[in-house]
Amino acid sequence: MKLNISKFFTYALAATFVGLPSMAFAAEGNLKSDDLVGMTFWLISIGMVAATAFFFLETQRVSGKWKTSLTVIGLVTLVAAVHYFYMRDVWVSTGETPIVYRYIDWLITVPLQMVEFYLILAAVGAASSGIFWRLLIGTVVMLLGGYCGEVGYLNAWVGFIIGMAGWLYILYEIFAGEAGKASADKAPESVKSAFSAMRLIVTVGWAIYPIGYFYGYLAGVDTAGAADALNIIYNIADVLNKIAFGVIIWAVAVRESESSS
Ligand SMILES: *C/C=C(C)/C=C/C=C(C)/C=C/C1=C(C)CCCC1(C)C
Repeated sequence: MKLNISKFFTYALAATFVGLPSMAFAAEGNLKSDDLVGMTFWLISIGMVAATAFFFLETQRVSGKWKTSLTVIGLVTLVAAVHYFYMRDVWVSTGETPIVYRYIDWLITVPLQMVEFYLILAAVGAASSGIFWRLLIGTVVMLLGGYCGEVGYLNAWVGFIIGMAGWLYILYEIFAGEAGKASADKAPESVKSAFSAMRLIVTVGWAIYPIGYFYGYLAGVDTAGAADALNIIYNIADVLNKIAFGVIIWAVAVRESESSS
């Protein structure tokens, strides 16, 4: 086998990034055999590591314009993996909801997914940077509202409504705004299918988060039950919206790369 330097560096880099978070943080307390929520934190933290290795390595397999998309997805799962190691520790050792780490994670990973939308459209010359900025503004409003509601800076309902408004604005942009039109007008079939799959994630997959928030703060569930529901729902949502989201784009990238080579 010919040794390819850039391939070698990709592998080394992937191994380092993946190895670091897995080695550095071992939980303080031990996971209890009846801690279902703790188990989901554990499973997902490892799943994110595996997904990161996969997406980084697969950049070697796809054609040029898709490489950046896969790299960005690998970054999303990498950032999530590191945060999940911290969140897991908070939950397992204190039984408390790791709100701050969760929102710091979202503050990085959700904008990266907005970059992904932009990249998919930009790969076919159909995007203006305004699309990215508007999606980013929607994201910030959504997350700020949610955070202030969760930590108690705002009434839980007020935070919820602000969060919903940010999300609805994102939906408007990707269905009826410039991003939606750019995909409909200018994109080839493969990009259209990637874009509509991503749209489905943002509509259906993202809808799980407000459900988690609702059970956590608005439904009147007792404190322990509310924390369990909130964390388990957010955790499941993250698997879908980070790993499955990535796999969808990966599948399109592979199909497109193989048909054009
Ligand atoms: C990888 C992490 C992702 C994709 C996180 C997404 C988070 C949301 C879509 C959160 C949405 C919220 C609302 C729509 C209203 C209530 C407050 C939030 C922040 C939970």
